[in-house]
Formats: sequence, C-alpha cells, structure tokens
Amino acid sequence: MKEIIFATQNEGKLKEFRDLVSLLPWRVYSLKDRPKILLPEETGASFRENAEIKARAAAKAAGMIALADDSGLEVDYLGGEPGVFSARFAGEHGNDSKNNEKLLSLLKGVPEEKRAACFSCVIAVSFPSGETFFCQGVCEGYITHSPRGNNGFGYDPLFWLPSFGKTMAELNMEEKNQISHRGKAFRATLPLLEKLLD
Ligand code: ITT
Repeated sequence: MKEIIFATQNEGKLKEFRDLVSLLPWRVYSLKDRPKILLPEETGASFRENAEIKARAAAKAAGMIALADDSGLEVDYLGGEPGVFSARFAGEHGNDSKNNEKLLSLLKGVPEEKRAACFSCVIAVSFPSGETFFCQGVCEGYITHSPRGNNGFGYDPLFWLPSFGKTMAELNMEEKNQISHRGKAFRATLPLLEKLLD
C-alpha cells in the first residue's frame, strides 16, 4: 500500500486532511504515529518556505513521502498580517481564542468594506531525498465583528463567506473542504501524489 506522512501538529488541519484523503487507497501516517519526529522551528518568511521546512524534515526522518501545510490569514486592512505569524499572532503558539481576540481588537470600528481577508495555504510534498513540490490554494472572505459557529479551528469563527451567508466555522467539514484554501491546495497535489506514489 502507498504510504505518506502528514507533518502537522495541528489537530484541525489533520482532521481536514484525513477527510480529504479518506477515499484514496493510501496508508496515511501522522506525527502521532511517529512521536520521535520533531518538526524544526518555522523560520521562513513565506508560507512556501515554512511548508518546505516541515515537509523536508518529516520526509527525511520518516523515510517516506511527506506532506506539510503552511497556512494563515491575510487581512487587507492590516497589510497582510498576521500571515506567517497566524498561529502565534497573540504570542502563544496555537492559542486560537487569544488570536481571534487580538484580530477583533485591531479591527475595532473598521467598516465592512475594509474587512476583506483571505486564507492562504501552501502544501509542500517532499521525498526523503529532499526533492520538494508545491501547490497552493486561496479562499477569500471578510472578517466579522464577532465570532459565529463552532466547527473548524483557528480564525474560522471570524471568517465570513458572503456566498454562504455563514462563517467558515458554520460550515461542516465537507463544505469547508470544498471551498477552503487547504482543500484547493490539497486537490491540486492529487495528480502529483498519484504519480509519485505509483
Ligand atoms: P503545523 O505547523 O504543525 O502544521 P500550525 O498551526 O503551527 O501547525 P501554521 O504554522 O501553518 O500551522 O499556522 C497556521 C495558522 O493559521 C493556524 O494555527 C490558524 O491560526 C490559521 N489557519 C490556517 N488555516 C486555517 C483554517 O482553515 N481555518 C482557520 N484558521 C486557519
């Protein structure tokens, strides 16, 4: 059976990836299956650089093809912030509620038309040899004035999708994967992965 490892510590991402690959005949490992693999610090200046750092490290350590996602929220009014700092926007890595509070406070009083934002995702696919390929996806929306919805993770409760009349956190996983930055980036990797894993 074809084997691949997802190099992420983020439970929300992992759930979405598992849903995306659920119909494919691959054995999918996560870092939980290989607890000795530690991802290096994300020192890159772009999603692409950070995705590459994670995928290369995991592929080398696991000895199999690895897939890593680096993603984040880019808010127009904030000049593209938090960007690569999305996970640690309020200081502590992965504290979603603090990150959301900080975002809302920075956008206090900013009118709807100036609250445009996008989620971006770069997926890196690395071989143990270090060879690496990239795919990306973007999802556009607006930042709400208060959180809504309990699904997803991160900034989802604040990310308004006008075409659904809902926040990302009000979509179920299937709906989110259809339109999200991660779903788009992942689907773009499929032809490549199918070829590589052949
Ligand atoms: P790994 O590096 O272990 O994969 P991480 O959470 O540190 O996990 P990133 O460095 O790529 O991952 O940061 C991604 C952050 O961007 C994430 O913590 C959220 O704050 C935000 N984010 C990314 N995708 C998101 C999504 O689909 N919904 C909501 N927020 C998202």
